[in-house]
Amino acid sequence: MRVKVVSCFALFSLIVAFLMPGAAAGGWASAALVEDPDSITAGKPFTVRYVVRAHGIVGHELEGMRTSVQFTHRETGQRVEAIGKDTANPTVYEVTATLPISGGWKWTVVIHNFLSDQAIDSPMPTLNVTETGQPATGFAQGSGMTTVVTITDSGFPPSSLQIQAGEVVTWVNEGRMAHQVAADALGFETSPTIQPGEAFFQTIVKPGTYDYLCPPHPFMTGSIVVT
Ligand SMILES: [Cu+2]
Repeated sequence: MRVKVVSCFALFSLIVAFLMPGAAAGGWASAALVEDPDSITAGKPFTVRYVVRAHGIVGHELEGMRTSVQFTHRETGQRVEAIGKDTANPTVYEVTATLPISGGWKWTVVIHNFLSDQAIDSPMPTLNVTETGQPATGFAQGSGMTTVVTITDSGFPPSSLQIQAGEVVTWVNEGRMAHQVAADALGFETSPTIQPGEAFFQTIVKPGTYDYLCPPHPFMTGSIVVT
């Protein structure tokens, strides 16, 4: 009797595994690189291409997906996000981004499910970004790239970040209170009140080192180095 129970369970598991291969692959879709990225230099734009596969199965590449990419610097936690764009090949997507500092960058392709609000993270191999002798000041306008600063109820992690002139910085309020960003020296007026879940973004154009704070909570401070 015991043997029969075990074998029924094994059969059931096999059927489940067959019907839901995504359960083993980590979700309903995952991203895979089309080719390994070339060597990446801090401050220089680079492009990576990827496909999105249903349940990770080769040959089940999905067209027309909405994707975005999040890069996170391992040491500082600095985040850069970019929107995935279509290419001539409908199953291939690409993203162009500039990572401002050298070191290891973790990154993930976020695949948005058009049937629901669910998005799935598909982590990719860590990128090793090398130092550059002469940082590029140019920034591809309209590439959809932004450096993300989190607003919590106690600060602006990462409280110090380095960007290239002309880049966009987005402050995302992940706290439970409303906050503001005040940074006259950065060339923009104090932000409106940023409610929880809201974001505020600015293009930073002037090179220099700038401190900013949250006027209602002046203990919340951060600084941005613009090169
Ligand atoms: Cu605040």
